[in-house]
Amino acid sequence: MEIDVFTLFPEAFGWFERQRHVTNAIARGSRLSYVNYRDHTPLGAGQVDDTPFGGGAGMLIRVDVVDAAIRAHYGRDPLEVRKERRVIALTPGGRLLDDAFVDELAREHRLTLLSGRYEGFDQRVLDHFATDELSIGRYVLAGGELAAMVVCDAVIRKLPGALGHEDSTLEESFSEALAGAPEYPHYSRPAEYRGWIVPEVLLSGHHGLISQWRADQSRLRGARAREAPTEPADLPVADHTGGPLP
Ligand code: 6GU
Repeated sequence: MEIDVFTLFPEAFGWFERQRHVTNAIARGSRLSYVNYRDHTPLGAGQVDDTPFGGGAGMLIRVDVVDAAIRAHYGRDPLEVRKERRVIALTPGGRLLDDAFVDELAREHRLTLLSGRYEGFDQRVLDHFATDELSIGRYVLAGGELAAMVVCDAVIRKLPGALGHEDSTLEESFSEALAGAPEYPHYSRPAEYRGWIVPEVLLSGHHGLISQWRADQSRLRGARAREAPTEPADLPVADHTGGPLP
C-alpha cells in the first residue's frame, strides 16, 4: 500500500510513523509519503490559503495551490490522477469512517489523502480533484492531520503483517465476524483483584462455552450502544459472573 498525504504539517506525522504497525507495514513494502502544499505553491511568500468570496470567517486552501501540489507530485493533471487512484479529501462533512469503509480503503494499492487547515478547501478541490470526502466524526477539528492519521492507522493495521498477531483484526469490534457489534470484554491476570472476579466461564477451559459467552457479550454491548448512546448508566449491565444471559 502506498499512501501519499498532502498536508501543511508533514512534521506532525513523526510520532505516528514510529508506531510498530506502521514500521511493520513499511518493512513489508508499504510506503507513506508527505507532500507539503507550501513547497509547490505558485503564489508568492509561500501563500496557500485565501479568504472566502462572499465573506465569512476563516481561510480556505486555494484550488490552484492543490492543483500545483498534485501536479508536482504525480507529474500529471489532477484530473488524470483521480482516474487512477482514490483521492480522499478530509472534511468534517464527508462520508463517516467506519470499519467497512476502512476495509474498502485497505483493499486499495494506493491512496491519496488531502488534508486541509483553516476553514477547509475551495469547493472546486472537492468537486474536481477528489474522488471521496471522508470525515472521522461529526465534530470539527482545526485541521485534517489528525483525521489523516486516524485513517492511516486504521487502514495500515488491517494490512497483512502489520500487527504481530494475524488473527487480531478478524474478530475485533465492528468486524463482520462480530456482526458489526463491539468486541466482547477481555480479562487477564490476576483472576481476582480487589474482589473483582473474572467471569468463571473464561477460566473453564471450555472453548465452546467461551465462544458462546463472547458472542452473547458482543451482541449485548451492541444492543446497549444502539439503545441509548448517551445514557449507558440506565441500561442493563452485562452478566459478568459467567452465568446465563437474558
Ligand atoms: Cl476529516 N477534518 C476536519 N477538519 N474535521 C473533522 C474531520 C476531518 N472529521 C471530523 N472532523
